[in-house]
Amino acid sequence: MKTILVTGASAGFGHAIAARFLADGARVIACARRLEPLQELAQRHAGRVLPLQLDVTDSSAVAGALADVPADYAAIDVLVNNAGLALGMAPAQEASLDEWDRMIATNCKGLVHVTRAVLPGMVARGSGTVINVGSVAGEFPYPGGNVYGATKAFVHQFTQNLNADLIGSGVRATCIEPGLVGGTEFSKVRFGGDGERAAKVYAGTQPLSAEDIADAVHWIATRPAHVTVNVLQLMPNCQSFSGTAIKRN
Ligand code: NDP
Ligand code: 8X3
Repeated sequence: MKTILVTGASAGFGHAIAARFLADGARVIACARRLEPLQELAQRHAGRVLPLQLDVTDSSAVAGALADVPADYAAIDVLVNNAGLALGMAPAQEASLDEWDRMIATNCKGLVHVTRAVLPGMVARGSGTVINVGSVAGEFPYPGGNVYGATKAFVHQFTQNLNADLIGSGVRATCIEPGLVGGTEFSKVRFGGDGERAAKVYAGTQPLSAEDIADAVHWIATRPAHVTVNVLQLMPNCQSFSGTAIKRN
């Protein structure tokens, strides 16, 4: 039985990813700050979910919690670093420094904390897959994307640098970079709980769903051991690229 650790499993992609692997018979360490949704998941899949209340920004809490997981969950085969958030969309000169700090703490430092705690075991066992949730925002700039996009560019490059270090170890890393995905709490969190503004992001579109992302994550994790997927970028058909901006007099 495979063991999967998913951060941000209380909602959105993380919840769908946990469900996808549970449907496959795996056991799941489900982490998030909110315990109740994790406990509900555990109740639905008795004996195969370890709910772990964890704030990934707290490096000592992460190290402590992962050092203490019960023996039957300790050999983690797949780590999905999914916990993350965007806060605000103001231009850089007006954005909140506190929100910038929180995005960096969660999307960059949190991801690094969990990875550093899990990697030694994977390398010692000679196998493992680390899947980091980046974003198209880490590849393509957009107005108001400032620090959020930069954190996802960090996720992209950290993933590739992991593969540089892990060559020959049996451990591989992927950065999955979704575009527009609806049905999660992402935009509501970004806009400070403003559901109406969040809904407008998806109005008139057919975005990807959390289940689409979970399927892609599952596909990455189930490639044969000799295959590394460095980057997997996904968009819905209703999304594509636009050009650079030109300010005219
Ligand atoms: P949601 O807001 O629905 O879920 C985010 C999850 O992250 C929640 O489970 C939340 O749990 C958890 N989380 C946030 N902060 C922390 C923390 N400090 N410690 C532990 N867990 C935390 O968002 P999505 O599912 O949409 O997004 C998941 C990931 O995908 C994020 O990294 C996001 O940046 C990325 N992404 C999202 C896209 C989208 O369009 N939705 C597109 C591309 C990438 P809790 O609050 O209980 O801690
Ligand atoms: C989420 C996608 O375009 O809202 O990472 O930044 S976007």
